[in-house]
Amino acid sequence: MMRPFDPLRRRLLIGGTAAMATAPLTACFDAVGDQESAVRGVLEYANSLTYRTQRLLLRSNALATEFSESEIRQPQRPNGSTNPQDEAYLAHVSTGFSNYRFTVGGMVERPLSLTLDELRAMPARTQITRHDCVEGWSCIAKWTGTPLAVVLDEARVQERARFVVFTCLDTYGSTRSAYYESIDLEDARHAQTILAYGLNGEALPVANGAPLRVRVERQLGYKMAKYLGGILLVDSLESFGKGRGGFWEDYGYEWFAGI
Ligand SMILES: Nc1nc2c(c(=O)[nH]1)N[C@H]1C(S)=C(S)[C@@H](COP(=O)(O)O)O[C@H]1N2
Ligand SMILES: [Mo]
Repeated sequence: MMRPFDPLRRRLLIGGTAAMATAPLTACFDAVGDQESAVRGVLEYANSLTYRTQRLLLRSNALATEFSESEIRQPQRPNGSTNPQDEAYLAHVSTGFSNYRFTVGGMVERPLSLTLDELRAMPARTQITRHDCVEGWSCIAKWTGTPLAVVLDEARVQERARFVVFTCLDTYGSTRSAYYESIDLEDARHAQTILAYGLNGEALPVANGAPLRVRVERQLGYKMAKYLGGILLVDSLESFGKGRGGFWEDYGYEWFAGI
């Protein structure tokens, strides 16, 4: 029942606004320059249209296509940060992530600090899915991890929280700013949104975000933050980065990157 990837459909879905939103922003190799504010206004308008239209058209629980083992193709191609040199991250690498803690804070009743063993002891989900980068390439890989919904239930999210912000241990781009991302609670609680610690049956490698990265299967690759430090439950994205909800969003990419 699931459809193959079809960029045209995506463009039709959002009535042409995505073409405007993505035309000047074709690659994510490195930080692009600041956009003119007029352009920014158009992008932001397109963003909100995209989000509202897609939210109307997508059933909230619809699953992204899942594939069989024989359809796994390419090793998951590392992109963006692939070998962070940030001090705190290197310290974790040198100790085999034994001191690593995944923290859950912000608007929750019970802030959490979880070891990798604790995460691995929670219910797990494995899914073989396609990763689509905004640059135009894709691969299919098998991901294993803890459903984010399980962690959110454990932390007891407060009523007023609207978004999950992912903080990362790497900095990226010419400005070396901290990578971060955010999604709404609907995507956060989606069955396929997992905190992945396994890739193709092995521990998640450094190149793909060790020890933990999120999978948000109905959106583009840049939403899937690697090298996770933790999450914060918030009701506004304003205080993070330049306030647009993610590292690439701060350079003009769409916040809701539905595929
Ligand atoms: N922390 C962090 N997460 C990140 C990035 C990054 O540079 N840093 N790059 C993003 C982009 S653009 C893509 S396509 C995917 C790449 O994931 P992969 O290396 O497992 O293919 O990670 C995303 N998450
Ligand atoms: Mo990407």
